[in-house]
Amino acid sequence: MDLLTLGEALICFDSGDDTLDATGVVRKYVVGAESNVAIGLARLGHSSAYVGRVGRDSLGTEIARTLRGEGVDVTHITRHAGAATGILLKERLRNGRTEITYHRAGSAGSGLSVDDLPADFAGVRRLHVTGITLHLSAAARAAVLEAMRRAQAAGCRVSLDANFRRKLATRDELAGAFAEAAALADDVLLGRAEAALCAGSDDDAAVEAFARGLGVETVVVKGRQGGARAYAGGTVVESTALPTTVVDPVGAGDGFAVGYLHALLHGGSLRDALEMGGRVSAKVIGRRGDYHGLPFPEDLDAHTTAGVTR
Ligand code: KDG
Repeated sequence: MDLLTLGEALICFDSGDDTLDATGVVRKYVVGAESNVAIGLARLGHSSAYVGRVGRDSLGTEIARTLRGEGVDVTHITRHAGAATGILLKERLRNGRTEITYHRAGSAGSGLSVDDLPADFAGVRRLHVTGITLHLSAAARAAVLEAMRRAQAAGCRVSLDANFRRKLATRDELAGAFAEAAALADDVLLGRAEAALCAGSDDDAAVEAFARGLGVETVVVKGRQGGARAYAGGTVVESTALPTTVVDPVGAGDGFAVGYLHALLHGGSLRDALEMGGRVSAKVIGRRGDYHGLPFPEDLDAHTTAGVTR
């Protein structure tokens, strides 16, 4: 298995360019940072598996079927009768901002626990986790940390995407849980604002000191439009921003993680990984939806470094 990931997938009700109160027309689709990454890698030809809980309801059925249809291994998705599948509402406010509202407290997905994990991580090349799941419940946080420990014990490389969600936790809680999880990761991905939150300053020197101080093998700080700077050992590797058309920015970070992991799974360099991260991210934000813009091999331009288009 190239990738194993775990988290909470939800069903999104999206009112597009309008507010939910003003329209009767909504799009409904599966969302979830980790499920997006599982789908993205499957689309690019990797074997990927997803661990999570859904309710024994129609929305849970839709999540399991969508992931299966995208080629993700859903053996470790379980259905639970006692709790509903979580919901995310997405609307465009009158001031132009995109507003996200969760209905996930007590959901089936937030009950993810250590019991849901595969006992053995042998044969898994990559585990990918995000900061979202660290704040769903105590059981979900324990599951993420235990998965990271089991992966490390099995020699599987571990990536952690910060994915701070201010609706789930305070700044201190986000930074604290992230630092605890980062200690178990080989690669850490975080946005510039997330790095600044942890560093206590948006100053370049403070962000760099924070990134290096994490003691993680590779720390990637993502800037605007897919550009990124990685701190790995004593070296710094940078990729430049790409000209992109933003139709829907949600899912940009998951797209970056997909490209980054895709390149590394193909034996690409850190520079290849940053560049591919930016390219996949650009594809995602060029389409409305969470995972809809994730590319298939034919959607990536033929020219690329290290032959990692496939
Ligand atoms: O990364 C995109 C996510 O924001 C979206 O899929 C929903 O996982 C999600 C969350 O918890 O915010």
